[in-house]
Amino acid sequence: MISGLYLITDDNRDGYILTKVKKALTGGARIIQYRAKDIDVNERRAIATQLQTLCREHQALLIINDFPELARDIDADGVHLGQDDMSVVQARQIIGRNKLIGISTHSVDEALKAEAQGADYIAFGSVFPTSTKKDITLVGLKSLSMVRKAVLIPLVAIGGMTPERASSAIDAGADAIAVISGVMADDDPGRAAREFALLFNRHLPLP
Ligand code: 3NM
Repeated sequence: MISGLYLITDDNRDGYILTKVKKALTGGARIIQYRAKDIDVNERRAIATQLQTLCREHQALLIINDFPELARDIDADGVHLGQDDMSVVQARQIIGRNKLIGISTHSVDEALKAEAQGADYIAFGSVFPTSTKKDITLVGLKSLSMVRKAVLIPLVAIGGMTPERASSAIDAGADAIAVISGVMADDDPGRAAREFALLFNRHLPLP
């Protein structure tokens, strides 16, 4: 289920990716997306395999960015695609019917198209300014609520998330909050993850 804190890994320049992800999982991250664009294929596979073990220990989902073959080979829970990557149909052929396919979207049109093509969830952003990714489209909270009204599949809000901004994105209808620097660049990724994760408890039904 796509809900809660959706942590995306950073570029692992410090080499602490596994330590930080483990802390974030303990803090309450529910989904981990492994995003490793410019590294050696064997190293990517080795880290993905270790992330898979960590995610299983914490009953969290593991999504692989960009590489459906890798997702299939390590039995990850799904793959995440950008607008310029292969189609949902092609990715589905590789990873199979029971896995998740997510797509990055930046407008209501892209969101509707992703849903029509069979995506299991969409990410929508950048909701707030961010320096983590170049060439973003700044979409804002208003378009986030428009997308919420337009599609039925789970909606992940991304871009520049702090706990306060995440709270307003949840109010605008996001099912999950995707975060890179807000957790991975924090001195205490476990505490940072917990702050995001706790936001979702507000919406739990009362006993
Ligand atoms: N995709 P941070 S924004 C990976 O808008 C990514 O599609 C975006 O990093 C999009 O949490 C983004 O540090 C970067 O702002 C998110």
